[in-house]
Amino acid sequence: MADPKQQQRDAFRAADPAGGPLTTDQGVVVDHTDDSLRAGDRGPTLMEDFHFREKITRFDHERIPERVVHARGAGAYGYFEPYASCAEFTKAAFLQDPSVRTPVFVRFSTVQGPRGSADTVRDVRGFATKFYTSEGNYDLVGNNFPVFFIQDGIKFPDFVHAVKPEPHNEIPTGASAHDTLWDFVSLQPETLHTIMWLMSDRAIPRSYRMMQGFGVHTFRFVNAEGRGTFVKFHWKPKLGVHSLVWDEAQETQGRDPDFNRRDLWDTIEAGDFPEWELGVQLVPEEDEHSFDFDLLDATKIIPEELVPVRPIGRMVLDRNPDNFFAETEQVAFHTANVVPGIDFTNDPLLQARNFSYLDTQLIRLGGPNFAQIPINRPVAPVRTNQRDGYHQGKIHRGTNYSPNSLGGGCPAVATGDPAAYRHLMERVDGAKVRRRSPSFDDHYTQPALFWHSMADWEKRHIVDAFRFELGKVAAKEVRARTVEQLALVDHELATAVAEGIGVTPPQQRADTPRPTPSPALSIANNQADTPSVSTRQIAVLVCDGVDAGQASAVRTALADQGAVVEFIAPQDGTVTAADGTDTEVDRALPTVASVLYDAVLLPPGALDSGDPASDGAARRFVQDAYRHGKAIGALGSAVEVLAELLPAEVWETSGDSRPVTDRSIVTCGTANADFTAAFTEAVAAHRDWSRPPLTR
Ligand code: HDE
Repeated sequence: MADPKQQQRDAFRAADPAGGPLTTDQGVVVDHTDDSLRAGDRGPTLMEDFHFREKITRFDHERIPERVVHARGAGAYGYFEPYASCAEFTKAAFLQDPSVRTPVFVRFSTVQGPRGSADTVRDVRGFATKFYTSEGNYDLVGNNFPVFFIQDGIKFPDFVHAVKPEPHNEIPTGASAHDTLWDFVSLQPETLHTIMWLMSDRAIPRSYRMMQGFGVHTFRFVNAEGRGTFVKFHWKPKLGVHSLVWDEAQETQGRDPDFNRRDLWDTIEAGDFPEWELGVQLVPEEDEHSFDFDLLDATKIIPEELVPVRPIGRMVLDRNPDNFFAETEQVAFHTANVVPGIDFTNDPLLQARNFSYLDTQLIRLGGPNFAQIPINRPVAPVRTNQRDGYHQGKIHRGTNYSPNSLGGGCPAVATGDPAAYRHLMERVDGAKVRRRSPSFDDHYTQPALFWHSMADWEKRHIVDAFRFELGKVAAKEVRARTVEQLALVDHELATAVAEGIGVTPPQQRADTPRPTPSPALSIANNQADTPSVSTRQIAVLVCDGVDAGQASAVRTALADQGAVVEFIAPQDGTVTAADGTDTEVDRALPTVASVLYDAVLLPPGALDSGDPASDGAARRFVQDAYRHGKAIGALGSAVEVLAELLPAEVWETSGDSRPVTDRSIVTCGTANADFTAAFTEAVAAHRDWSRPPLTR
């Protein structure tokens, strides 16, 4: 049976267009919509053509303002279920009973670019979840980084102005590699921790399904006795955390700007429902001051080694929206949408957000009634005295104030009802000041913690990212000032960056922090419990003369494990295999690119179509896969060609066709079970970061 949100949606679905003829907005039947009403065959259009005017007017008004940040996104429905009751910490109804599924809608997004920008840019990803609970809507409006760029929300307009395209020419779109952002960063060291995340591979996720999510702020759980516990929220993807490499991400922006959006849509359509585990870090109120950073400072994490993440439930996304605009575009998340049992802290970033979201939605969604839009409607009953305004969709009757007697005192105020929302009675006193707490002062220890927790390949990618970004900064003094800041984080990092961008390397300092690494921060330590090829995209290059039998055998074995395997040939249609049979082609080589796949398989004859242009394109495909660390499988005669394409170090001995075993290059004379098993393992491992550079 459909969950309550899905049942509610049914009532709002537009009538089936097959149910009758085309009409105007007023319900008048239209029998001709392709020509405007005119005076004579070649005469002017008439004002009285109400159908023409209504059609064009509605079209003129189809767009609403896009989100000022997080404009580009993709969303899906699903459900959340807790593993066990969390009553000890929170009275939130949706966290009590493992048999109760709460409907959710999740929207993933990039931050900087406009609605039509590419998915695979270097950016933070939004990860916003709306829980339609029995007690009203709860929104966990998080990101895929656990920290944020600034400590106080009053700086948000400055930060966003700096990272957005520059005001004079509106360049660059969807990118942070420009002067104003780095100018701001170099002058605002509180940004450094999140900048480290932004320069890491976390900022170019392979898929929304393979990202962690974080609530970022410290929130509060409150239990039935009124006891508060600090809480940080973590979403952990079942598929593990996986990223692209920068070169690949850039090419993907052109090859498929909808790469992440399409991935989410296609996998849900295919029934491969993405899943995350919700975890919490809990800190008793009395331990508030036991860390060497402030829990209210959103530029800090609580290392998982200090406070472990406790799994409390899982979320599955199992349904695509029916209509992007109605649902994904009009959804309105708000940090202040909380339910009893979840409360705020005085984090000044969170406090600012609690003002901003409602405010921005009033203009974006055209007035105060946007909670009536189907995607935003709670499944819990709504009874308010709020009335009128733009787009009022209800016809209220009776009184609209409280207290009243003429309306029978309804809706009654739930005085004393334990189900009512009560703010935690936190004691607050202090002088009215406009200043930052000194406990927010340390801007360098946690960037260093992040850096020292990275695997070597992650460090390399971070240095490359800094060099790319700063290399695009025209103002030399901004480059130099950023390196000065990095020198306060780590000497090796600052030196490596400086050397790549023409800045004098800094002097070694004695005071750079050396925090104990937190292994949980490395992507390498956030892998799936059981790595698999499920939902991985595998390209099998085929052409006339290929050994289609072997190709199909491997395809079947991989598809049986959930991989999406496609035959790619120089042209669409069919190829004639070596044995004379025709084999169906899935895609033509000119319409795809290596960057759109996780791995490539070369059956015997794959790179020998006889057409030099096609063979050249296929070879580039393989070399790109190599450069991006992807698994490559080759069989029979294709192994010899592969040996010509890849660097000599990859092979046991130069020219030999046996690859070094740990390079995710799997070869065999024929497609036997051992080959399939080894190739499957290589694909499931996602990437091989140890490859020598491509020299040919
Ligand atoms: Fe947002 N943010 N934000 N943000 N944010 C918005 O709300 C804002 C921050 C996040 O898919 C806006 O409806 C301020 C942190 C997500 O619809 C706006 C500050 C985090 C989304 C806004 C922050 C986020 C938004 C724009 C600093 C991670 C997309 C449109 C105090 C924890 C939600 C809108 C969706 C969207 C304000 C900082 C996440 C303008 C003032 C920290 C995922 O209200």
